[in-house]
Amino acid sequence: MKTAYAIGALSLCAGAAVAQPILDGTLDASYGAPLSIQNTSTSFGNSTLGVVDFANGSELDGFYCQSSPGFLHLFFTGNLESNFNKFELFVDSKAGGQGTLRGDNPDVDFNGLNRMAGLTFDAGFEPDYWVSCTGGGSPYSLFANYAELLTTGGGMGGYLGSTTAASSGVLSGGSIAPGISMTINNSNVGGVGGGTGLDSGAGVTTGIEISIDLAALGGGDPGSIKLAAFINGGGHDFLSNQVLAGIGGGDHLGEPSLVNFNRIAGDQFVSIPAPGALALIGLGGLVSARRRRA
Ligand SMILES: [Ca+2]
Ligand SMILES: [Ca+2]
Ligand SMILES: [Ca+2]
Repeated sequence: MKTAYAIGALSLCAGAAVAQPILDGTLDASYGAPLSIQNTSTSFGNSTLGVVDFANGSELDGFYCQSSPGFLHLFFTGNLESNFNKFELFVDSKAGGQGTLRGDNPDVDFNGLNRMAGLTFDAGFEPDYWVSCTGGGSPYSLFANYAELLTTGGGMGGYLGSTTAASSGVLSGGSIAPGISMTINNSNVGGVGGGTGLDSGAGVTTGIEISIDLAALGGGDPGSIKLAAFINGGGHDFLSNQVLAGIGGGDHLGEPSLVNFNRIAGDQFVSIPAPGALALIGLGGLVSARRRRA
């Protein structure tokens, strides 16, 4: 067991030998080390309330990942202000996709996805799927959406449903059900502070936790997966400076259609290993490998 855990810890994304995380918005030890830590103070307000179901600012402090058979578990530490600001997640899990967002994607969330048309990602990142969430109201609700980003546009997409804060992540009332669960715990008061300079999001243990059926990302065993995430305005219409991977200091990015991440130093995306490769990190995989060598 010790050997399996040690090898799992060396992987970029914790593997199947580790316990499956409990979806509740609190970071499980099983996620292991972060894949990315925020390097920029937040231009969208530093959350100071410490309340599970309400935040007065938004920040993306870090990204953690773990796999379990057939699923990818993602954890974004930080806060999403309870004013219906948007958390935007883009996933590059197969060939093709949209290095520059098209304007003829599915009409989802009041056509909010297409509001970002023109946004250009770093070279080498061509997302194939989009997942977004937003929250507010009293009592608080988190609302989620999903869409394909086909090379030629016009893919499938729709409303995933809603849930409460720190729930088990089951989304109800949606129009589609591709196998995505999520929730938020908005109680973080650490991480980055307010501003536009260099900062560190390390050490935060609450935020947005998402479980995705790999079928929703193009199949049971997609190739290597890359993610990009950022906080956007309530109409998907004004980018903050909270991007993962971080922008290395700076103010709001502003109008989404004009954002080009190639103009910002470094990669504003994060690479994680293929779940198929991760499964081999599991104890069963290790045992099989040893038997094959014997
Ligand atoms: Ca792609
Ligand atoms: Ca903070
Ligand atoms: Ca860049």
